[in-house]
Amino acid sequence: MNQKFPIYFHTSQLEFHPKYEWALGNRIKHPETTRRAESIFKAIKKNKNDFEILEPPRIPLKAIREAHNYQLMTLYNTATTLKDDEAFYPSVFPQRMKAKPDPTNIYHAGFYCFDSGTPLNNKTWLASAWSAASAYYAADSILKNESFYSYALSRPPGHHASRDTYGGYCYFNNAAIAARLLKKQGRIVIIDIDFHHGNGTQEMFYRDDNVFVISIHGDPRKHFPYFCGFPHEIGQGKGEGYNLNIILEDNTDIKTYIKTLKETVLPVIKRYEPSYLVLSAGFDTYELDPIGNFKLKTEDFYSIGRLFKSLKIPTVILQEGGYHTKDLGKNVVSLLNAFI
Ligand code: OKP
Ligand code: ZN
Repeated sequence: MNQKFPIYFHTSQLEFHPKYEWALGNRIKHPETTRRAESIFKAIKKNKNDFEILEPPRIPLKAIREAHNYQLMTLYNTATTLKDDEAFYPSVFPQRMKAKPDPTNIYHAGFYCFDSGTPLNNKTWLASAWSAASAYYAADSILKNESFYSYALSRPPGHHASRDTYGGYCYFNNAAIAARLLKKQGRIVIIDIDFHHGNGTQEMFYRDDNVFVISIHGDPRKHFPYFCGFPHEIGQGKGEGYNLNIILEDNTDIKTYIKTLKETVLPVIKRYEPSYLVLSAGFDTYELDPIGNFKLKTEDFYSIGRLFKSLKIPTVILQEGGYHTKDLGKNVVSLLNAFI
C-alpha cells in the first residue's frame, strides 16, 4: 500500500486552451482554463509530504473506445488537423433523425455536440485523452490495491460527455471510464458533487444496475444542463431505481448539504453495498464560484470528504468543475485531506 496519497496527472493536459464561450449573448473568457490545473498542482505541491504525483503511463485507448463510440473519437481526430489558431464551435445542431453525419468533416461537429461552450481544436484530443488516462490509472491503482484512495486531476472534466456526445467543457467521460474498469470487480456507486447535473454519466449507466449514479446539483430549470437532472429520472430497464438526482436550491450552504448527505445519500450508498466509489468532485459549489450558486466554504469540502471516508469504501476521486481559479487548489486539498 502507498504511504502517500496518489495524484494522477499528465502535463499534456495543460496543452488545451479553450478561448471563450457565450453567456447570454456575451462572449466571455472560457472558464475551463489550464490555470485551474495549475492552481490545484500548486496547492498539492505545498503539501508534498502527503501527496505523490504520478504520471499515467499511456493513453488507455481500448478503455476509451469501449466507453465512447468510434465516430466521436474520429471527430476529435479530425480536429487535430485544425491550424494552431483555429477552434471549431459548432453553430448547426441538426435534429438527429434528419442528419447523415460525417465525423471526418469538422463542420459536422454539431451532430455530436450539445452546447456552444465546448470548442474543438488541434489539442482537444491530446488533453482529453490524457485526462481520461489520469482517471483510468487512478482507478487502476485502487483496483490493484496500491492504495485505498486516489485522485485524478482530470482536466478537461468529463461528467457531461456521454457515449456519443460532448458538451459542458467535457469530451471523454472520465468517471465512466474509471467506473467501467472498477465494475469488473463489483458494484460501483458514482457520486457526483459538481454543481451541475452529470448528464453524461447518468446517460451512460441509465440501464445498468451494477453502477448506481447519484448526482447532487443546482436546479436544472435554471442551471446547465437545463434538460435533465430531475428526480423523476430514476433509470430504465434493469437500471430502474439505480439513478438518483437530488436538486438543492440556490444558496445552499453546508448545513443543508451535510443533511442531504447524511439523511439521503449515505444511507442509499450503504444499502447498495458497492465495492468501489467514484467521486465526481466539482468545486463549483464554492461560495465564490463564478458559475455555481451554492455557498460552500473551503473547510466544507473537508467535512464532505470525511462523510464519504466514513463509508470505508475504496474511492477514486475525479476532478470535475470548479472555476474560482485562485481558490480551487486549496478547495481540492481540503477535500483530499479528509481522506488522509
Ligand atoms: C461544466 B461543469 C456560464 C455558462 C455555463 C456551461 C457550464 C458547464 C459546466 N456563463 N456554461 O459541470 O462544471
Ligand atoms: Zn459544474
